[in-house]
Amino acid sequence: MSILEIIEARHRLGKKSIAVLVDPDKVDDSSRLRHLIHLANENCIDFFFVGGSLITTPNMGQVIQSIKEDVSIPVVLFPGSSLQIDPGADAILFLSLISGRNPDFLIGQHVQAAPILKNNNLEVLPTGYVLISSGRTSSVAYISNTTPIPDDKYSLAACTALAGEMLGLRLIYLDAGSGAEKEISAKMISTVRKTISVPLIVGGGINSGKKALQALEAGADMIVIGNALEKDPDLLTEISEEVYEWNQRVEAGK
Ligand code: 1GP
Repeated sequence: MSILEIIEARHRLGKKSIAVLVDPDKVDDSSRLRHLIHLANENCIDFFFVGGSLITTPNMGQVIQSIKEDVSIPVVLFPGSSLQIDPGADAILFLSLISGRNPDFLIGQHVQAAPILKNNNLEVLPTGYVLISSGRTSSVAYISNTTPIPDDKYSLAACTALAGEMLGLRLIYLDAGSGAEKEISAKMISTVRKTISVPLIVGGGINSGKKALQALEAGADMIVIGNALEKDPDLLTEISEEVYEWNQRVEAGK
């Protein structure tokens, strides 16, 4: 099964997934990375996402290699630009930043990346990337020179996601930005969920089991946790328990 097929199958069944986001700039201390890999493995995490809006260190390949050496959890690139392509990963979120109106992040970077991706084995995951405002300017909004959708414009976000789905994008990723003070609200997630039929990824500012559960209940198929684990890697255990219990209930038909 491809990674997309796995995500789609879980979505159909109502099962939830967790992705741990590793920003290579933030794991320059290899013991931190090893601890995170260990915890992810112990807690049966579904995916590693690797990337960042701006990566200043040259260790992305090394980070991916370390993960691949230690565990069999799939590694998915979450690239800030076409520069962040590493053939050592399993797949790439081929992100079109559909909440913005910057042609470079809608199609430009993709043109540069396409011939590179054609010549390696990365699975390409066509993804509509929708930024939601979290109050202050996020790195991704600044770097991409795009305006996030205001957090109370539910139907604007839903129509954006729907348009992405109609354009053939297979996943929608709602993101408040790494380390967001305000995570994406349940109302925003549920409005988008009701409007689209493809799997929904939600990230940005999820820093507790309660917030993770809220995102799952609102309709996220996959939650992405990054920043909070830099401060407290053990939070992963709490969040993965929520997801595990959810999936157990689904299996039990409750
Ligand atoms: C950021 O959605 C990801 O693009 C994860 O956000 O780092 O806040 O968990 P956090």
